[in-house]
Amino acid sequence: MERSADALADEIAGTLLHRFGKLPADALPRDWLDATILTVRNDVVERWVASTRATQQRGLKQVNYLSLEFLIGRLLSDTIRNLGRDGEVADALRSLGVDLASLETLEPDAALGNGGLGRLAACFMDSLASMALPAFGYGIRYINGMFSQRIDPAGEQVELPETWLANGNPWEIERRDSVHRVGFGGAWQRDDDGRVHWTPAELVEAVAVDMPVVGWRGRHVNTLRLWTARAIDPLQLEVFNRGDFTGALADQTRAETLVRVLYPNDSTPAGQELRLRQEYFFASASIQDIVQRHLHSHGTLDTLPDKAAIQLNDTHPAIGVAELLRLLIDEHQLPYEAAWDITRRTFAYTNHTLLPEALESWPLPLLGRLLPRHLELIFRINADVLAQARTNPELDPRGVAAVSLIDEAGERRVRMANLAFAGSHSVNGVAALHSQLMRETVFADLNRLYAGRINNKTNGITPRRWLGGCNPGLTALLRDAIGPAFTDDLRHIAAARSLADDAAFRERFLGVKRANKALLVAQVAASTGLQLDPDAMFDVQVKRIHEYKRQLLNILHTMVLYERIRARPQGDWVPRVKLFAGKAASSYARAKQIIRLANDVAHRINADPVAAGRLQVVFLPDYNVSLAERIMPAADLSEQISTAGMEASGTGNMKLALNGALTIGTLDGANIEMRDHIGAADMEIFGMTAAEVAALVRAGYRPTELLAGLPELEQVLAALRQGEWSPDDAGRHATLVDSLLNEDRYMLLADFAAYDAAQSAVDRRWRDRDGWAASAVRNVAGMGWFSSDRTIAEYAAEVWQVHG
Ligand code: T68
Repeated sequence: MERSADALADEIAGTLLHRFGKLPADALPRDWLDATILTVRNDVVERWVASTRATQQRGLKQVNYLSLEFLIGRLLSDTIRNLGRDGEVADALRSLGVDLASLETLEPDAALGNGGLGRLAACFMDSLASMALPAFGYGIRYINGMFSQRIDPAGEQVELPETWLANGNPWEIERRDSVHRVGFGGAWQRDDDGRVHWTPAELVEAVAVDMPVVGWRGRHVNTLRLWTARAIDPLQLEVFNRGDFTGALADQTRAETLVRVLYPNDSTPAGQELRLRQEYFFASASIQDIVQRHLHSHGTLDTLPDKAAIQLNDTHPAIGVAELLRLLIDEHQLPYEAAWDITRRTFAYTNHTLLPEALESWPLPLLGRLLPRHLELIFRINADVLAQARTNPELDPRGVAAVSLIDEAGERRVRMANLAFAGSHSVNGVAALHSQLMRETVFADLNRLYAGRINNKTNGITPRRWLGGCNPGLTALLRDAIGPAFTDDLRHIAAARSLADDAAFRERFLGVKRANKALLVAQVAASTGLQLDPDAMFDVQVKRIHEYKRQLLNILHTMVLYERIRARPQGDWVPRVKLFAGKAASSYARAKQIIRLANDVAHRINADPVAAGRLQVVFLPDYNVSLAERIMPAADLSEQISTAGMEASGTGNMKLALNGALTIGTLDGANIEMRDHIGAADMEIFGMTAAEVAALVRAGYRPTELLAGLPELEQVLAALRQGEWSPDDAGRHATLVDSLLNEDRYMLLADFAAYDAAQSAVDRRWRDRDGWAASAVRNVAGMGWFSSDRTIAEYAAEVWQVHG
């Protein structure tokens, strides 16, 4: 063993003794994990302090990424790999009789996010640090993150609270000097000098809890600053002494409610008052912190836009626009115009969805009651927006109403996207098609008013976690074949393209895939008892359950396939494992029904001997970052089948392709750009385009008329309706069938024939083992552009104007 590993073993044993009072013989696995993390953290903290000081001394502009969600997952293995110390840590632990890999699986999966939006924020933090761009991620330290999902014996989703902090969080450092007061309610007045004073009815303290974000090769460490809440007077002693013990703690309990739980809604706004309180608590604390840090370093707020960029991850932190304006005007006495100019030059906004029902808006009375001064400022901003709109020849009265920050149709509401748009110098979508549709549809009038503000930044994923970390086999194979350059810059992975024609390389590539599948098979056996066939095609659809993502299309096709197998058992079937995973928002009944159907279908098919060796279906419970890290390397086929125009980008599509899965997908989101980079011949693209979807909506879509041309689907739907797939409760899936026949908002029927044809084409590809492997290799080689390093480089150059 190397000397450094020896020394590290001593340090870990020392931490075990001094921090946990244990000798190696008495240590539990959890003690070893925490001692290892704390030991690694010492190294990290030294680099962290150095990075922070260097940024300050050089007076560099900083990025502030504001996001209600950071879906970071486990940190130990990523951190030591980024530091280049993974081998050394493993050696040190081995000398102590401890296995690093099994320790790593004990680390809780920090699930402070719902899905793509939250995971994107985590990938961006990794890229910012890896590119040595000084940045703060700002978020909430939720006590309970994304719920953990069980599937009960009936096949229904059960939600259990997630408890990542139950044993403490060894990564974090509480910052006692970064505390800000956040107010709610009350009233404001203007004094004789014109100064506004807001007297909130309620005040809480936001306390910073920092986590280090270590970049690739440990060159730079950034800060993920998560806010926790406490009462100003956590224990009211007088009340306590009167014997009212609960009342004495009431303020603290109320404060903690703000950071208690992540809203589990994905692509739909939560709508409740507590959510607005969370948003403001988080936005206010973050903006106050940015202002304070800027003043500390630069002494004046005039230079804020030159030294701080604030990126809004969707509209969830958009109230921050009004908060910065308020601080500049009310606390720092800037005139409105100067304050507005600083605000607009500082903020930028990223949109993640065009679904109209997913755009956040708050009832005016609620916002006015909770944030009276902010509402006043929103009216002030809106006066300018409307005045400018009325003089714009491209906007008719309908257009003027559309750009207004206030939705006047029905109950008056504040449109957070319009606030974010008006308050930002840059507004971006997350894939080319999405940004184009922003200009043409939801934001068409704002785009007329603020021409040129909308730009595109196609999403990416961090190759550190989504290749190096989750797929060491493929990484080693590539390093062997093309050298290590791709680990520093993913674009170099293009060098692997010609290896698709190298038979020996293809064999090794298939060997790696086979080994990754065996790992997943073992994990599925342990978690569900089901023994999957590792030689079958692993056909995966893993993502949040949402109607527009069309898991139902995949399930219905699976049912049709099963009926075909039953009708012709001796046919030449390509063996498939249909793998589903994903969570449904607790309030999303239809999504939960889709999970139930997937499980009913799995139950019937897996129990039928006719399907054995031909078709298996599994719904894996509790999809999270760690499970994704197992699934991506083991997948053969990636299902990206959203109704065209509805998936803003997708990022699972990128993770799967980078790990050598072929995509079956629609021309939606980033699938389109993947096709441009990988080549159309190595993807199975099908179905209507976004323009065709829109045209069909305009022409009037009548799904029942299509049914006659889809006899197999018609039969499956009839059987489903009659209860053949749910013998214990025949009516269970009737409403699902009815909604397809009556409305089919996501146009499953319209795309069914094309999807079926594409699946047959996938079968033909699979039968040609060499052809499949070559295609998979070209998928991997084509993914260089989809590194989040490229995305962040674009934001840095075109939106933030920051340099490392
Ligand atoms: C996703 N959005 C997009 N939203 O659906 C996906 N929404 O296409 C895209 O790739 C990804 O963002 C990254 O850009 C989400 O994940 C949410 O999670 C969400 C959470 C709360 C409220 C609304």
